[in-house]
Amino acid sequence: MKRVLTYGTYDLLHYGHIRLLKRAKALGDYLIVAISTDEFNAGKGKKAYHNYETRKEMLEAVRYVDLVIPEESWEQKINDVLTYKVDVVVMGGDWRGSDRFEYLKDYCEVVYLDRTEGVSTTQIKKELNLQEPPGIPD
Ligand code: C2G
Repeated sequence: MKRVLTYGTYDLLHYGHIRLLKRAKALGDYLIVAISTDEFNAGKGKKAYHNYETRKEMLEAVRYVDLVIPEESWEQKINDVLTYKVDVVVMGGDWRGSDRFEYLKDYCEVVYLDRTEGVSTTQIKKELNLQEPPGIPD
């Protein structure tokens, strides 16, 4: 049983997230996703549109995901790897080489997968905030 672990906020779930989860699952047999709690996000100056419970519920409905756990701090990752007997930590390419993940190579494999271009939660929020296109004047 090869266990894979990944971290993220997963707000406004979109196909970039899904493609990451699909490829992460393909690296093993069991995929654990640690999603940022609202408190952890607040500490990063981030506020997700959906709260933790909603983001957890949505991820649990994704066929590639076997378990969702809370990400409450930057420091919990070694404990997560040991507790869940993780073989591979997977992150999107924006984290490639990051101090936040490289040190985990002493405990497990760390794999960075290319991000899906053209979609992000930030972009979706921005575009949805645009005013409706002006109608044709009467
Ligand atoms: N992702 C992707 N393609 C996109 C958008 C996101 O592959 N177009 C990936 C990210 O690289 C990340 C995962 O999907 O691996 C979740 O993305 P976010 O929710 O934005 O996660 P992030 O804010 O990077 O949180 O401790 C680390 C943090 O929790 C990571």
